[in-house]
Amino acid sequence: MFEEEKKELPLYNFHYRCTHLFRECKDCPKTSIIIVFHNEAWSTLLRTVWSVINRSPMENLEEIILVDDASQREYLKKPLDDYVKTLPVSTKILRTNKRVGLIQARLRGAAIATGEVLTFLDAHCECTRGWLEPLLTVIRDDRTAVVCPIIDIINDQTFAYIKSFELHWGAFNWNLQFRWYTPGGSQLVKRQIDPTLPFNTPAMAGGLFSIDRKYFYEMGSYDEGMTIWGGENLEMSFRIWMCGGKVQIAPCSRVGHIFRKASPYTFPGGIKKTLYANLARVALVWMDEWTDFYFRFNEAPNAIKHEQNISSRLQLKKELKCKSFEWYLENVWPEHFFPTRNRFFGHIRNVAVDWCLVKPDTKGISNQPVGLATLEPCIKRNVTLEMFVMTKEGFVMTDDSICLDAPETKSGPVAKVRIMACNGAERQRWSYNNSTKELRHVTNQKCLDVSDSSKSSEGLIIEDCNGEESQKWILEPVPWNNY
Ligand code: LR7
Ligand code: MN
Repeated sequence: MFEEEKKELPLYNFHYRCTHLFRECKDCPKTSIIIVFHNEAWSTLLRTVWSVINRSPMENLEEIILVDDASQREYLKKPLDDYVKTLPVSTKILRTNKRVGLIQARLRGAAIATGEVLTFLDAHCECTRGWLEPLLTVIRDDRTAVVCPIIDIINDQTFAYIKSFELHWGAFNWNLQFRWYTPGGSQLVKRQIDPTLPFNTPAMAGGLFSIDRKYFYEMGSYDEGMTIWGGENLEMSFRIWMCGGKVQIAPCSRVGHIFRKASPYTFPGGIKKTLYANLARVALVWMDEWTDFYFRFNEAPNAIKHEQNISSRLQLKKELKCKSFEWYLENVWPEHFFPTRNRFFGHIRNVAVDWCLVKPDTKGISNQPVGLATLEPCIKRNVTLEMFVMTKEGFVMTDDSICLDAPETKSGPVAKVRIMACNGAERQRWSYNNSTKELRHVTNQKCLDVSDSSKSSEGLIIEDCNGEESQKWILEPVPWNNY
């Protein structure tokens, strides 16, 4: 039955070069596939398993390991045990006797795996034809690479397979939420020159990746202090990058994943004891002076940070001689929008109106805020909606990789200033003059101005510089670390 399917399926793997480059990989290592689940639906779990069986070269597939994290659904017990015995690939089921969460469930799966490589998948995926060869090829050539597929979207209503936007890489925002952004600089150029080449990513989504099994343990597998859900993807990304490895996306490998609008299961102990505790651990162990930045602006994790015992992870960091978070930001993610020692960080206040620049709360594609740049009364408390970073290159940026942007038209109608996704372009560069207090748009040499001082909510424009107060801006620094 599945032989037939192999012939008829469309190639989601649509770069024809991918199909030719990765037709097979006989000298690639074998992998164990580890799938952890809690109360997963039968159909989605089996869709994942069958897509692995049907679309992986048998010579590269060691085994499938299912880890049932204390599901209560009856069909996941004996019926699943019986079903699995009929599968054409060696498939083991492990069961945790109480809910341990995905991090510890994966560790139990990894502990019994025998493949040279470990490949983790969420329990509601569909692997496409040719998904595995590009992942294993990367690890064959460099055992310190942790490699992810491009993650496509399976619609949670229709279960249709939908191609996702390609020019994305993974990173995170000021709240340590994982986000997709458009890569900058050299990685983007690399993508455009050869879209089949693996490219670096600052962080991985977490659920779908391959790693050399021995390397997984050499690098400290996972933080066993983390429970249930969340944060382990950033922890692993920081650790791999800072301690000598790399995290990559192999664009010829595509796997679909069901994105659900809400979490279908409970968080035992509540979100404070689980997600926030996990994120607090990430920040405490890996972020150096940005640890303080995270806790200053994230109250909930801050409140529980003292409960975390992280000594063994700090010991690991020392033993692996890991580099600093500053190194990570500068080298792995130079386009980042975090404050640094040589960047301004704080409020941008207009002198005439005495209001502050704000981040709009309307969302565009990839869920990033976009809209006209506007002012609002300055909030006294340290609220990140009114915090901006200004870089040495002149980018005025805020959380979620959004930037102050004005069109490069020297003449013509009054140009409205917008807030949109940072793209490194000239039109997003500004220069601040400390004595005149002007914020000039670099290409136009026009000044950032309020369009109508009586109705500041109408937005900002760029105008010929005229020395008026509406063109004067005060950059008020806000402390972000303890130094
Ligand atoms: O207590 C739990 N025990 C489990 O076994 C909670 C979850 N799980 C299982 C669950 O059944 C699923 O198979 O763990 C897997 C991941 O849980 P999801 O599907 O609820 O997570 P997610 O897809 O919402 O979240 C992403 O971030 C997580 C942070 O901990 C994990 O890293 C997920 O693997 C990760 N998913 C992906 O990377 C898929 C692509 C999503 C994107 C972007
Ligand atoms: Mn998932």
